[in-house]
Amino acid sequence: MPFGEIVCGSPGSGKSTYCYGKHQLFTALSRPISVVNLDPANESITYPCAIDISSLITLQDVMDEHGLGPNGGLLYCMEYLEANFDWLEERLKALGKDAYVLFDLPGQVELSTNHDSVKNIVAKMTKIGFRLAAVHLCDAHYVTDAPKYISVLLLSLRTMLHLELPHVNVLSKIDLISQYGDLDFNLDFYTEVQDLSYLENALSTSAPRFSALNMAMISLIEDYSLVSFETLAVEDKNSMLHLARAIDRATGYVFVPPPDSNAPPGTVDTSDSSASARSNAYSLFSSALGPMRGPADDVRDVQERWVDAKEQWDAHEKKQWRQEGEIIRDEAARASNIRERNPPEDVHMA
Ligand SMILES: Nc1nc2c(ncn2[C@@H]2O[C@H](COP(=O)(O)OP(=O)(O)O)[C@@H](O)[C@H]2O)c(=O)[nH]1
Ligand SMILES: [Mg+2]
Repeated sequence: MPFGEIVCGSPGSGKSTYCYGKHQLFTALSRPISVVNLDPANESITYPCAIDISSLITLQDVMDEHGLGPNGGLLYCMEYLEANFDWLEERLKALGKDAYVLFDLPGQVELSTNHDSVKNIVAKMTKIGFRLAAVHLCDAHYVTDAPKYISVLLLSLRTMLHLELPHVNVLSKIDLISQYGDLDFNLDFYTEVQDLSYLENALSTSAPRFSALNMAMISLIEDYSLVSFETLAVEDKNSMLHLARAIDRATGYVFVPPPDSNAPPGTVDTSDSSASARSNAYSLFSSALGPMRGPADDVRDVQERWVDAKEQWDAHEKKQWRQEGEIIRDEAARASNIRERNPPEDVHMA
């Protein structure tokens, strides 16, 4: 059964960078992954692209042919893709039944909040057997200001209600959050969205005229009780792994490495007997459904890493990287010494 992620969010929220980062991570973990670019305005694609909408339709052609602006042209492209879904279906089927596909969407938020094409394309993909989750990226700098935070909560809620998929909202670029000054609350207040009434003070100071409206929106968000956030720093392995676990739980994906696959670099392979190498459905499902335990799984760890002790952690990581680099250099030097002392047989013969 193929699985996938609909990666959506405003322009610049980090969708394409996330797709690239996840492609690198999953390739290192020997997990299947393919990335599909559905953004016809994506000019410099950094990731290896399995399917590119530009080979079906380009934004420039639509704008030239129909006299549309960039926004109208983009909506046209998505409607065209919907009408020609068999083009996408044929290529998705070629990726195989075990494919794991990331769909890199354009940044126009109306595509995931009210326009119907993406929703209809998603429905068609579900019909052909895809299990999808929506991954909605929001720039973390929105939480540094109460009115902006309300707007991002509303946008997330609207996207969840429109796409009707298992949904993971993500505060992206969390590594930059300390640059925007002190937060009014700890990070868990913003990610767990438990009691928004604490925002009342900040809202009535920054926009007193709209305080009743703001409070009405807060109670709307709380009544639905749907929105919460994960966090992401795309270059941090623990952060990426945590998000991957959260998305796997949303889609119900359980990864069983093929028996002949190598352990990912930097991990200890403990599967010395054939029994422990065999997949055990019970333990797989109980670990998939159990509590998440790993670095960065608790938002308080994220707070410590990127807010409270960012400089100390940065220095610590730099030291670790230096040490790892030295170990690799030493090993390479030792290997080349051994080769010089014991040249291969055919060199002796000569
Ligand atoms: N510091 C930091 N920058 C990021 C992160 N994710 C994306 N960016 C940067 O944000 C900018 C926009 O990213 P991009 O992936 O093009 O956004 P898109 O328009 O949503 O596809 C780029 O300059 C990225 O390098 C992150 O986790 N941390
Ligand atoms: Mg992009």
